Amino acid sequence: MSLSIIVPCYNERANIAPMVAALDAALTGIDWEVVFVDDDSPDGTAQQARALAAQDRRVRCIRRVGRRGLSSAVIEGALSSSADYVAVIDGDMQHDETRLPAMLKAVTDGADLAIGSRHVAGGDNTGLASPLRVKLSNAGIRLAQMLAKAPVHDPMSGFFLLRRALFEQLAGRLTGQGFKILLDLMLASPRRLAIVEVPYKFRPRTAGESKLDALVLAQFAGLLIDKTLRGTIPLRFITFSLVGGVGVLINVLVLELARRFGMDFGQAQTLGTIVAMIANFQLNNQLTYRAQRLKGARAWRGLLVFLLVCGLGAIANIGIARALYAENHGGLLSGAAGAAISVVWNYAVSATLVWRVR
Ligand SMILES: Nc1nc2c(ncn2[C@@H]2O[C@H](COP(=O)(O)OP(=O)(O)O)[C@@H](O)[C@H]2O)c(=O)[nH]1
Ligand SMILES: [Mg+2]
Repeated sequence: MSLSIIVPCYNERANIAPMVAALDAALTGIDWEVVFVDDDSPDGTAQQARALAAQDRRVRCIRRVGRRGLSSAVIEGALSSSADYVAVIDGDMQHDETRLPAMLKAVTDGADLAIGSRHVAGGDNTGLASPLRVKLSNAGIRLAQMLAKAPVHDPMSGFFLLRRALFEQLAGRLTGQGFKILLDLMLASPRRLAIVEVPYKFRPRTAGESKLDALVLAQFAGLLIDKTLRGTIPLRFITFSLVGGVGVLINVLVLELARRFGMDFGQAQTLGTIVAMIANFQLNNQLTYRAQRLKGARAWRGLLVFLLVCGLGAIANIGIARALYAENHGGLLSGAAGAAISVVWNYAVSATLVWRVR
């Protein structure tokens, strides 16, 4: 019986050695390995994991460069495993690793999925950092419960265990964005999974700090939208288009303000367009392409290319709208067609040239 424990980690250097020691103590009699999946943390998490790996064959480390994301880290870790079972646990000691044998037993006894739960009898959520986090967490749980095919008390848990074969089977259907990999898995399954929830007490963090911020809410919404659309439209395209919509609002707002300050229409519209494009670049860099976020000099270079790409997009927009209008199509239809084509152009070209999505 072999078990891979997948640990996504970012800036968790101080937690690596305690984690391995805790697993060693908790998993006697089980043939296990731990896979730390680190997104090139500046604090040297990966070096720490490799130092331990040099002395202990049960420790492995995957260092990902140029990417961020809890869910995608977990997916890569799980797919690197050859064990019969995979477990996922946070790398900050907040999950209770002593529950792993009970979770493994639930799955070897026939369950599809064992979830470490803070919300069944014997579980406890006091480790959440603030009352606001508790409120958000509860609201998210209710929403997830409505969508999940199985009645689960803690669908947002980041602590679970399943057969690797089942993970492999679902892997191609995962959204892989954001931080709710368990919910992603449950929503990806075409059939109802047999789930056992194992209670645990969520511990407060002792070292390092939480990486979850306000943006995770946007990512959670993104996961739900993607699952609703069943992957027919790429999530990035949706975000990109929403950002574009915000850009239009900013453009109009700046135009109005500038005119009130006495600028003529042409100048005011030029200013509005430039401000909107810069804002769009920022928003896309923070949201749409968060996992490939550009920083420093690369961000400036990215902004330049983005302005160029969108400028060409605008020229195409106007050209196409004019041509359609000249062929006696309605003004609204011509305008919408031009805009739609420029959004697709901006999206496709900026994905490859600005953020270089592989
Ligand atoms: N590889 C990877 N791990 C991450 C990322 N963001 C968070 N983590 C890890 O995921 C786990 C849960 O994150 P944490 O910030 O503790 O979330 P919280 O417990 O909800 O506050 C921790 O082990 C983090 O180090 C990421 O972008 N990449
Ligand atoms: Mg945590």
